Amino acid sequence: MRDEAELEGAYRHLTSPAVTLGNVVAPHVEQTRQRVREAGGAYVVHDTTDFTFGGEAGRAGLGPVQGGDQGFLAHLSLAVSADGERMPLGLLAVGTRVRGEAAERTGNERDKWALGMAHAARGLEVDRLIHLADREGDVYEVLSWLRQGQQRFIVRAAQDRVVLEHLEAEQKGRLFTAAQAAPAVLEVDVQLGPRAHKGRAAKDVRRHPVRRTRKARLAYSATSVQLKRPAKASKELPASQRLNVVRAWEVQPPAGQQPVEWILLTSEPIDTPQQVRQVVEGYRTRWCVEEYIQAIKTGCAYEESQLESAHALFNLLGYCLIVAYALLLLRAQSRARQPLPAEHFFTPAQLACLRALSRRALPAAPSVQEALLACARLGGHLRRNGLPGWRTLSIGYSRLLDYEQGFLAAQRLRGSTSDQS
Ligand SMILES: [Mn+2]
Repeated sequence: MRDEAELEGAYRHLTSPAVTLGNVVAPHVEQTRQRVREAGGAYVVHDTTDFTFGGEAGRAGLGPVQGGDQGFLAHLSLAVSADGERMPLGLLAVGTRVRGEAAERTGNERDKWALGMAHAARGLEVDRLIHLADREGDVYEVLSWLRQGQQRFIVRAAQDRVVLEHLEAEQKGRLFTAAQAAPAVLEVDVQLGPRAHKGRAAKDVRRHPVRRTRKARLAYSATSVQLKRPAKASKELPASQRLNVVRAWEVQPPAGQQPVEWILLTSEPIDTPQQVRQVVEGYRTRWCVEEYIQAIKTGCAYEESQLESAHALFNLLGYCLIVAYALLLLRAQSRARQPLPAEHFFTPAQLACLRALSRRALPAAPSVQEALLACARLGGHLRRNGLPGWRTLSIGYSRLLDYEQGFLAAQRLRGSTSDQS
């Protein structure tokens, strides 16, 4: 906000009881559905994250989060194209939970995941979406809900469940044993992404240790199992259910590195090596939601907000979710095989500023990628550091916005002086 009136207006808007997170994101969600329909289908990636807020004073409506700070949990469902380009299509659902609330005490894992999945699937044909979830989504109730609704899904297995029968394994009885007994059907070289320490909670670093980017040779196998209902689960759920299982593992992990192993539960076919590969490639799309969360936290600096109530913070989250989608799209576009012309994202005045201020000459008709790199250079991005991160991009972009204002002001000034002459 550039002045007191704008700031006051923003406060009134965000604190108004008539404004809700659902209202704020509704038009964006509708556009996302439209993009999913146009794309003919999509992955929908679900994930949960903590948002934490500092300061001495308690803020109304927040609850405890990891490490004793105040905050809340958000469950996000992001649509991503399934055409191999992994283009973000937008947010399909968002839910918030404050620990310690009545709803939180009565709610359970099934509510959190199945509710998010049900919301995300609303208004879309059921066979067009493939739900993706990490190990947190491995809940028998959730798997049953997906199965009963004939939803398509890829969920990473967290629990070594009892299986009633399976096809290839000699040793019977456990999911992981069954998955590990299936022979490899193909091997693929993949680039594993880096995992930094910065910006991650200690428990996440313990679960997923810091890793440099590295090339890995993965083997894939597949089998089919009949999962048995856990003893603790409600008797209303099916006593067992048949699922396909795909396993991906690192063939020769480098010494001292934790080898990759994913065991994936899926509705998708596994009859050919290509189909098996499709399941793993699908699951690897999940990483887009981690990027999305980084775009909210680092790109939008959402957790630095000083707003004093959960209601206002939820409303602000609505805006951040949409801005973060734009940032994510911009970055994905910059990696696209056929990037769009820069005019799709930058105004003529912004391109003029980039052209004038960039030390490296900008081509006559730059692509989004070329303009984005020039923008990141304004934020201090160094070429040897690889693709620009959220921080250099957001610094570069906010500088660009200031330059644009100056550029337009200078144009107006010149216009008015030439009028006088
Ligand atoms: Mn997660």
